[in-house]
Amino acid sequence: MKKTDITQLYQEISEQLSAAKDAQALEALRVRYLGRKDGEVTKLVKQLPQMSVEERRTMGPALNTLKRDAEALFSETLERLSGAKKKRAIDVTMPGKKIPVGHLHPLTRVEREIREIFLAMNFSVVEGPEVESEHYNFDALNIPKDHPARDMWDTFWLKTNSKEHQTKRAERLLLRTHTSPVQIRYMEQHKPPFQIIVPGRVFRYEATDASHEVNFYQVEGLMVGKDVSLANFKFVITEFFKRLFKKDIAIRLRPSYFPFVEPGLEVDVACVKCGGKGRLRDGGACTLCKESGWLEVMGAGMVHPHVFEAAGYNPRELQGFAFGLGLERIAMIKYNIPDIRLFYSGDLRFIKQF
Ligand code: YSA
Repeated sequence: MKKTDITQLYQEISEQLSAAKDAQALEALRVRYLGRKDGEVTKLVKQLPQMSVEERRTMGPALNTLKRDAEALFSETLERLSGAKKKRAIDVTMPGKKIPVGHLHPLTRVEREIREIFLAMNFSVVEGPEVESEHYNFDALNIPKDHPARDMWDTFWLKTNSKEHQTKRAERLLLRTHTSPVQIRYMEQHKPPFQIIVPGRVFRYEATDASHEVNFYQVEGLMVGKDVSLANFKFVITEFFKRLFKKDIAIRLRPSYFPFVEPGLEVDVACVKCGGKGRLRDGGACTLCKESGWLEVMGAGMVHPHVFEAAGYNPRELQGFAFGLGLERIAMIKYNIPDIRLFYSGDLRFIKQF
């Protein structure tokens, strides 16, 4: 016996197995090659005792390998043939598997709705970076370093290792705390008149509770022109809420403070649950507005002259209004959602309700 006989026999088994069409043919081949009595491989193994010690040393391992490889080939072929059988056995009358269909997150829905409403009022939609410089997030918005107003925005400051940022002149970077920096970025690049909204993600380093998250969304608004007034703001915003809540809705403007506007305002809408009465039809207390009849929905005001100057405009020639609303707050009011953390819980029982 020579080693080439073994190689040839393996080759032959391999070819025969490739041609095997069914389990019956496979079984016949198994008997022919691996059969205990007269199998071709077995016959070769049986010759081993008659060989010289020298021959046995080379042929023994070669025959072992042949046997092992041939058995592996038989197993593979058996798998191939039974797989093919399984395929043929598919029951086409069985009902199909239901593939769950995804849908939009409630925040995406509300954001899209807000975009549509403002687009219909001739506003453009603009976006800006989430990693922002201290200049755009604070300084240019009339919030100088060490000014107590900075405490209104608890900030995530970013560490940076780049050489540029280790130099003295390099600006500190942060995760933007509001969408207002995009006001400056846009004004630097565009000439008035214009009206824009800026939807986007913002970040604050603060404790979470039912109405506060570390990561949330805002929609900024800015309208600038020669004669833009608070009356224009009141009209735009009343129209916006009317379209968003699909009914006439009273709004209330209260004096407030933001460094980048003068005067600054807080905007309330009449509670959408109790209609501004503070009490429900059944006489029970309205929990949405905590019986006040009003819901606080956004900060706003007339753009401060310092902000126009920081953007390179002449404040004596222009006027503008700006506002910033919390997207989650609007969605919570619209869908009567009691806790902001539900939006980010990843709980499908919550998401599937919208
Ligand atoms: C004010 C005047 C303007 O002319 C333009 C914009 C603004 C808004 C200002 N930039 C701002 O950020 N004001 S704010 O701190 O009061 O936030 C605005 C809204 O964001 C809030 O009314 C609230 O709805 C939402 N908000 C604030 N902190 C939040 C939050 N939502 C969720 N989690 C938080 N931690």
